[in-house]
Amino acid sequence: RIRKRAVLCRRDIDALSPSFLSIFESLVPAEEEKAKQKQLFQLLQNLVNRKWPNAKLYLYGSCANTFGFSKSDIDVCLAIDDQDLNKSDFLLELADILVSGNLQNVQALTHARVPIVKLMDPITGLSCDICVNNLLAVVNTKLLKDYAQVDIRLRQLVFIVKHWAKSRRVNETYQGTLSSYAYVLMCIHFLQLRRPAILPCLQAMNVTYNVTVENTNCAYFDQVERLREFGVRNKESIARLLWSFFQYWAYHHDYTNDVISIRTGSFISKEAKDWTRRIGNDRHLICIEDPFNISHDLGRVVDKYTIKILREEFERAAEIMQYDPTPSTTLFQLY
Ligand code: 3AT
Ligand code: MG
Repeated sequence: RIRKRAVLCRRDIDALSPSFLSIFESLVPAEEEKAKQKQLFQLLQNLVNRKWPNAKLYLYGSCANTFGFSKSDIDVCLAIDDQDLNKSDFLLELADILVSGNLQNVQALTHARVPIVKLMDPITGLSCDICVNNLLAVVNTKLLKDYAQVDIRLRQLVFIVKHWAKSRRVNETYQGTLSSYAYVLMCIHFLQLRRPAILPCLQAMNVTYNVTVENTNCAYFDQVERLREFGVRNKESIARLLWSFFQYWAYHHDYTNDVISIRTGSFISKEAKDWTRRIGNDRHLICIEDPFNISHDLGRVVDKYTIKILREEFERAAEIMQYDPTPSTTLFQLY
């Protein structure tokens, strides 16, 4: 299928890169913060293992996928092999242990979509959410982190897109807009489709990492240190990529027919996935396939009102990247 390509470009686009890169640098967490995260993680591991010696803790989400901003909370997954585990009872027991370990604001949210215990550590000042046996999230965290090692422009693009999405309030799943995880998938897919490509499709390469979690097989090429040269033939600057990213989602994406899929590194039709009509609460107005749980559309939270908001924000961003004299400030003006 032939896709329309924008012919319009601003002449000074590449000159805008330094201003975006300094925003990126200002959002990257400092080493001390990483050390604090490790310290809290170790404390939690010790407390948990005293009661459940076979339980293992994993960091997941933005604190582990290298797309986390400074001062963000940490997400921890507790893995425990227990066939007849009652999650609610388990989380309540876990909460007791955390309280006795002097952690503060401990709360068990046993009825949440993903049940968790929340806590605050008075020593590091960090807040943390702990979930139980959510191993697909641990594995998709590794996939995202592995992609980030291939080309630095992925991390730069994601930071700027997330910063834009947070500033414009289109990163709120409970309000019907997209999760950070969805934005990362959009960025990976976009870079897989540049020509020359900036990212490969790791799930289409020979398998060097293979696990089965929650009845789902997760397999891909994870020797990413061997792919450091992958994107070098493409010389596009971060400002140019950002400009094209917003152009794509504002004017070129086929919202009616296409699903973006980093698993295949291309598009799948909504028809082929049977995502053409609303089923229950899943409306499929913007379709983003989860790389492992392929029946899961990360766009399913978007409804007929919020799809308009989202598309207007993509258009606003595309216009700013095209015409504004100082896009690196205007883009992030608070909604
Ligand atoms: P923030 O920096 O906190 O905004 P994040 O990377 O922590 O971004 P989320 O809070 O959206 O991202 O999600 C935390 C992790 O949970 C990321 C991903 O590993 C997993 N996750 C989130 N949403 C889904 C989903 N719908 N399906 C599967 N895994 C998900
Ligand atoms: Mg998070």
